[in-house]
Amino acid sequence: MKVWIFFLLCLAGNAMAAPTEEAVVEELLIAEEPIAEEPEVGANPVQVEIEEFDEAIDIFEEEQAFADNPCLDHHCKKGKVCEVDEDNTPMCVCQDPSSCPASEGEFEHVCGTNNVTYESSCHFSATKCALEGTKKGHKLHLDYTGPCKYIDACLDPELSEFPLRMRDWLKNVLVTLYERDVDNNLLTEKQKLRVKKIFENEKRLTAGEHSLDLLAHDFEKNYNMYIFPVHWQFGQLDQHPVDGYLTHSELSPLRAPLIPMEHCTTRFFEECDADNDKYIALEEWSNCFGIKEQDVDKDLIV
Ligand SMILES: *[C@@H]1O[C@H](CO)[C@@H](O)[C@H](O)[C@H]1NC(C)=O
Ligand SMILES: [Ca+2]
Ligand SMILES: [Ca+2]
Repeated sequence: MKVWIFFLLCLAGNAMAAPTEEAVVEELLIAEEPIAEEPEVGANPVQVEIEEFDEAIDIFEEEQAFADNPCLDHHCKKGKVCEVDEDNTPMCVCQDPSSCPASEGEFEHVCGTNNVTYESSCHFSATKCALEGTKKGHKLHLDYTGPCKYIDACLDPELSEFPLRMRDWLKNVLVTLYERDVDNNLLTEKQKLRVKKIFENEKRLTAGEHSLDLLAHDFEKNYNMYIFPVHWQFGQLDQHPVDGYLTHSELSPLRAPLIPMEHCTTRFFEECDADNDKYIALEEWSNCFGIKEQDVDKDLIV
């Protein structure tokens, strides 16, 4: 249980950090502007000291180069970097793993589905890119965060516990986001309305350490409170593209940090893909979490 709470805080922390990061970027952009400032109107340019003038030209040229760089707003996916060809056309090429920043510790290491430890997710993506088009590359995914380690086999009774705790956790994540969401806009207005109903329901099982029996009992009794959280998590993951299916990489933000702590994660999501087509459809997802077929509703996600 502790593990889930820790994970919740990480997730909530990430959600909170996102707007701050953007703010930092914006600040940087604003801070850069004065560099381009021309001498004040009316000031005699001759009076500008020579050195300063040279510097101004340097900066100007640098900025020109910066603005002319077609790679500047050419986005490449992970594992690739932008380079220009002879015609100054930007293109994405595989990144050399050795150009990845050195990792600052084991916590940055990742384990691939080939059970090989990579120094960081950058090293992993660059390596995977080099294998693009090969069978090996197709099968290689990031499995989990941290160095590869021995993971206990997940036994049947343990597997059935997984959705109990995960559902409870999802509900608590949403309620926590709702409580903290004063003006952070972590949730849309529509989502807030849905979570409000859960939050204000007196019968809600509050966050804490609960026995599996109690979790199972609560799911039966307060089944309706779990429908939205299960849909919400699916929508959070189904982003690239938004198509009602989760690929391995879409599922990764949830799976990767969880696997080292919860040894049934891999088996759970494997079995969740009931038709074995490598995608988890909304129907499959909902079914894994015990949501009845008639309650699966695409409109709950948007
Ligand atoms: C993966 O690698 C780890 C560490 O090298 C090892 O302990 C573990 O047994 C390996 N797992 C499998 C499934 O081979
Ligand atoms: Ca998708
Ligand atoms: Ca499937």
